[in-house]
Amino acid sequence: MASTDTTTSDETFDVLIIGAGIAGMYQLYKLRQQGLRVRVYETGTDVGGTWYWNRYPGARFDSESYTYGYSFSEELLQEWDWSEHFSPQPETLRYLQYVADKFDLRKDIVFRTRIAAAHWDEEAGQWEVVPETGPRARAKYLVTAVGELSATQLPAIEGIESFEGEWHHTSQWPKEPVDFAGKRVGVIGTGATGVQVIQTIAPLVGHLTVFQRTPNYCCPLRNGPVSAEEMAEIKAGYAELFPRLKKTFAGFIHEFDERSALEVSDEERLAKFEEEWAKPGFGKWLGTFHDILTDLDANATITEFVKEKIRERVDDPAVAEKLIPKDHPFGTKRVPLESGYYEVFNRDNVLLVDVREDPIERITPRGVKTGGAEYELDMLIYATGFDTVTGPLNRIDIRGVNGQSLKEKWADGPRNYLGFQSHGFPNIFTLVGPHNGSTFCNLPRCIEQNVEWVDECIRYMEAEGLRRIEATVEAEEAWNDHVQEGVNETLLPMGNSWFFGANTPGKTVTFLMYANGMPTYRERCDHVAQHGYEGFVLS
Ligand code: NA7
Repeated sequence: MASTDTTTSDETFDVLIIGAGIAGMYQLYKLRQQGLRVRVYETGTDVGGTWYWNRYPGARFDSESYTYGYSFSEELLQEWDWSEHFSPQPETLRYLQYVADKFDLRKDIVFRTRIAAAHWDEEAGQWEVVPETGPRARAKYLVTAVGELSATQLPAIEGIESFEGEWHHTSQWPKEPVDFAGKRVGVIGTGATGVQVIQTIAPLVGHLTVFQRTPNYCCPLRNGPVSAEEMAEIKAGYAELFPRLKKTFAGFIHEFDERSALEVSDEERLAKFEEEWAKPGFGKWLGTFHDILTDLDANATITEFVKEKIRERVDDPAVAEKLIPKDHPFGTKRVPLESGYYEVFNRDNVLLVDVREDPIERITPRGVKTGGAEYELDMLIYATGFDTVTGPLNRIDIRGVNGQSLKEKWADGPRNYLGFQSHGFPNIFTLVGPHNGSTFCNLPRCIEQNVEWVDECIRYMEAEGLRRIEATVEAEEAWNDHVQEGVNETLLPMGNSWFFGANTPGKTVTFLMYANGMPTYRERCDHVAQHGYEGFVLS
């Protein structure tokens, strides 16, 4: 229930932010520039969010490093050198720590503090946040910057607590080095994370057992070092690069070819696929023909192409077939980028267990038991992903007008306006929340848009002497229609993936992201701001 007892709050701010990842850090920087009193709460012991938590072996960008940094500070852009085209996690974390130092962000961040609840107090016109430990605080505005992939999810497998060996979830990886030498290691999960872990540890372990439920269409990352000359060129090109990234579908350098996959000759089509295949990054997914994600016949051409590529790399044809997806078309789930992943299955110390064929029955004290066998392990790695997009918000008891619970309101799927705010929950802004354009994006590019929009909105509120902003039900319904129409024009529903919450047992399967592209999203947000925040009631 909304608390009206202001004496329980130790301090009052203008804005409270939950999360000190890329979004929370930049929001703090921007709002502080307005002269507002801002406090950030962060569960970790330092900044970095995703790049703080995901320290598992092999964690790195699938975005070109130089497209991933913040673009708001020319000085920062010119100071920072990326050492690889797709930066590894330790370097990215160092970058974010550098940003925190440079802009003196930590002085307004309370670390080691998980927020358990946030309650709207209508009478006071304030949000009160309740940390699990420590004093409460209040503010006129609340910004959530909790990420879309931060609510760690262990698999619902019986006996999971009984395992007597060492175990880790990839997103809760320890800071201390993990020793793999000579060990029998099992990995459950073959999504983007599992692929990075598996290819990295296969040469380090004694024996590796990969428990695969659903194979993915993995494509070559083609990483490499950035030379001093290249870095100088990159720096000289930033002024042209960032405006260009605002115009692409998902904020990457890759752009769809305007031709249909079906209107070109077989030779031309193949040449285009091979060209993107040979290049680094997501071009295979977001840089070939525009209709591969909207037309099943067009999609079939690239799906077949990728299947053939997998077959070519795996020595044992039976293993290759297991590694080839059969249940979804290419690109309808997040495409993992890899460096030597398929070759891992040619190694003598690696075994692929298809748990669709032979399901896991339970975790035992000694390992993993399937219907057909028991695999003895010294270490188990869960690369089993997250309760996505709404999960991190649902783990906080967020209560709006009349004590309404956001989690309950969203039980059948999220409802909000612009992906920023849900009716009944005034003065809150959810960065990278459900149905927000930033969910399907080269994140920092869209995070900057989110943060700058919220910054301007708050600036407007303050300049106009307004106390309260709340999305209308009508705006919310229209936004939901827009989001659903967008995704229904694509083949993404066929992927039935974490984009829809389908990976979380018991969760309502409904689209959680935004598939209309960043330029459309930006346009919609700008239009709303330019028209006095239409769709919101300001008072
Ligand atoms: P994902 O993409 O959700 O992958 C999780 C993997 O774990 C996936 O292969 C799952 O198989 C598997 N999984 C989950 N539960 C089980 C059980 N009970 N048994 C067997 N296998 C299971 O998470 P990631 O961390 O790889 O990636 C998430 C995003 O982070 C990624 O898209 C990037 O954007 C960064 P399934 O496919 O459900 O059959």
